[in-house]
Amino acid sequence: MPTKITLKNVTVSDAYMALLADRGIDYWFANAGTDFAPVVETLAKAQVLETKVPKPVTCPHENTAMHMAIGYFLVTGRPQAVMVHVNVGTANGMNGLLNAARGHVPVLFTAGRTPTNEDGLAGHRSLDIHWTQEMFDQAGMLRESVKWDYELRNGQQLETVVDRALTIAKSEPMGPVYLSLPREVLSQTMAEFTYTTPSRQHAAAPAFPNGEAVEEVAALLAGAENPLIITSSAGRDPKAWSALADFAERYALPVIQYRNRYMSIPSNHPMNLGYELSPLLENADVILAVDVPVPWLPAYDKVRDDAKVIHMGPDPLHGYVPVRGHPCDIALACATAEGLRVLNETMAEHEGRAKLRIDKRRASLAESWKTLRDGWRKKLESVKAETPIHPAWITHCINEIKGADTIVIKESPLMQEHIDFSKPATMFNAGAASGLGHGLGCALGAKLAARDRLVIGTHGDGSYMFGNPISAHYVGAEQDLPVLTVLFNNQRWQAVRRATVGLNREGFAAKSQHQPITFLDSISNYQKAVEVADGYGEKVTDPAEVMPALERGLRAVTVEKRQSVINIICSA
Ligand SMILES: Cc1ncc(C[n+]2csc(CCOP(=O)(O)OP(=O)(O)O)c2C)c(N)n1
Repeated sequence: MPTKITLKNVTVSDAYMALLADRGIDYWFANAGTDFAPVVETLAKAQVLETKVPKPVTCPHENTAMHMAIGYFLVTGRPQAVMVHVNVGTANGMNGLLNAARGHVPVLFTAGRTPTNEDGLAGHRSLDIHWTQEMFDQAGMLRESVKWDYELRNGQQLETVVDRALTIAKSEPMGPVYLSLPREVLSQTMAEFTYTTPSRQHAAAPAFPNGEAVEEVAALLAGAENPLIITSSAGRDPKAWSALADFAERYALPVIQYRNRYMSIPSNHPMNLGYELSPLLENADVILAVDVPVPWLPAYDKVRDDAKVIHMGPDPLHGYVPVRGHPCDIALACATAEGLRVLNETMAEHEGRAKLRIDKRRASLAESWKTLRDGWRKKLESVKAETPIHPAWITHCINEIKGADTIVIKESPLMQEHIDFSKPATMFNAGAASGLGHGLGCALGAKLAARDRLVIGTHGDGSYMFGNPISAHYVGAEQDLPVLTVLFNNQRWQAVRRATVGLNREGFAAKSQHQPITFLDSISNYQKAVEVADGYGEKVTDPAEVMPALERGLRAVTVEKRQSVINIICSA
């Protein structure tokens, strides 16, 4: 039964923080400035009066804050709040915001707003920067990437505004929202502030797909000789994990996880046909693209002209992308897990008639499954002793030390064919907009949400630096979050080099041994960075040392409760 709570003699900031705590915001990831003065006062007051507010986490860089909120959501399914300093903090948080937006991750992203009153009102301007940080439209810089934005006008509207922000963020397709908080408004006092708990505003319930369209899709899939499911992000919703596994298994539908952000089906599932589109894509007659903005690359990948293509997910047209011309014969808008379950049931009508075809396909897919894995094993055997160390070997060694519950963060050339995931929500690549620097924060957020579980962050050397490592190690120390960080250190931005050579195979850069702006080989001892936070660091150059080094890192994390960085010099 909803009840009314009344707070007496509070500032808007006090009321706001109390409300956030009531609405399930456990953490407030913050990078502060002068606009924070009323909130810092609220937090200090809460310490003395022992009132409930979200736990503040001091994030020395906004990139850490945003990605911690993302990591925390991916483990718990509950959005958290970030607060940054006016326009400049918003700008620094944009990388994470873009990742959250493209990854459909809800975050309550908030920023102070520089005071606009030059004198008089409480909170008025008191520094030169209060003029130079003012903008005509602070939210203008991010409006394209949030589902909703607003500037708080007064304390009376707090409950409506906070609930609206959270319910919109949490409704599919989920995504971040932005609320700016002017210093004068936060500083206002209220004799009384009353709100209702629990909230009377709720996110939209997960949607089912259109019945007629589902019938059509079921008939197409049941009649297909070579159906194919392609997904990148179905696994963002842990409920989609078993829904996809059951559906694919029952009707012998092979699943390719292409450029995947999450694992959506167990590594050893009989229908997990790997991470490359070829050879299944070119023969596919019916393609079900589930939660995948880019199911293939039109310029390179062959798709049959007569192939029927179905896109499915909360936003099957991916309307946030201006140009996207993949054929779309049917678009099923629905929550992914619900959609897969409905399709599973609807296909049952065709099961009897399609049985022979399904059985035949199951047998041939079993062969392909085995051949694929034989190939992966052979590849690993052939590279395991290579120096510089091969990413396949590093991945295999990580697999050896991890358990089924371990959460692995991917911001590296980790090779998914050499690592096993058997449970949902155990592999995250939070860089949906490819905004590098997501992994360190995401790992910390995941660890904060699951302190009893091992979290392994994997990063390229470039990505590690994008992740503001000292900021991340600082938070790891402040919040006691021992994460095992593994660096795939190829001493370059290989992706940039690959793109340059790809564009012009005969060009000067292709022939160069040291292409400009692609090398990071002036320093390599990143393991020393974690020492500033009393963490354990080690550099590895010998393939035989990868396992022992990872075990030492693991021990530091699990027994000594220290952060750890294992810096592995590897090939590209
Ligand atoms: C914020 C941001 N800046 C630049 C890029 C462009 N970019 C894409 S991959 C890449 C290189 C990453 O280096 P590293 O993590 O070492 O991985 P590698 O490519 O060497 O495997 C860069 C710079 C990006 N994606 N995001």
